[in-house]
Amino acid sequence: MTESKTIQGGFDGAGKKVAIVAGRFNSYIVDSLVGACEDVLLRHGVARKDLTLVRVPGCFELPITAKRIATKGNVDGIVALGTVIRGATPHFEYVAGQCAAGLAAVALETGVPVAFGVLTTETIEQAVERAGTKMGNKGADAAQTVLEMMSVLAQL
Ligand code: INI
Repeated sequence: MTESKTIQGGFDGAGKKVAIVAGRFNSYIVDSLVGACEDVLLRHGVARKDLTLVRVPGCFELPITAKRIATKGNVDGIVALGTVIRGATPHFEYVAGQCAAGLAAVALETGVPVAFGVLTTETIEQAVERAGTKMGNKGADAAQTVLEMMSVLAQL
């Protein structure tokens, strides 16, 4: 019987260069995601000089910004952070849909892992719950994801 080999990621950020791209829209929520994301990355060994925060108007602008950063070739991973809250019009679908599809395309086209830390919620309350209250903090979760994916992809 052959022994199977398992490849899996660790969470060591030492020596890794990471960019956070964050939308300003719903900044009250997004700033909590950014703070938690930076905190997790720094506590896992990412050096402050290797961590860059790029602010953009809203989630619709996250993919083009992530693509520019990824194609410049000097980051190991990207975390995209934002918050889209459903309103009375179909705007939500366009912004959230294009954002998610665009970020996935950036990761696939460039090979740079892009963690999806974008809240898509029905209400402000649901967003607050996911930005440092009873449902945790999705910015922290996204930071862990990028650490794990940088590690996995480096081994493949
Ligand atoms: N941007 C967001 O990040 N979240 C939202 O909830 C949102 N809504 O609801 O409109 C939003 N809109 C702005 C959008 O991301 C662009 O910045 C804008 O359309 C200009 O391109």
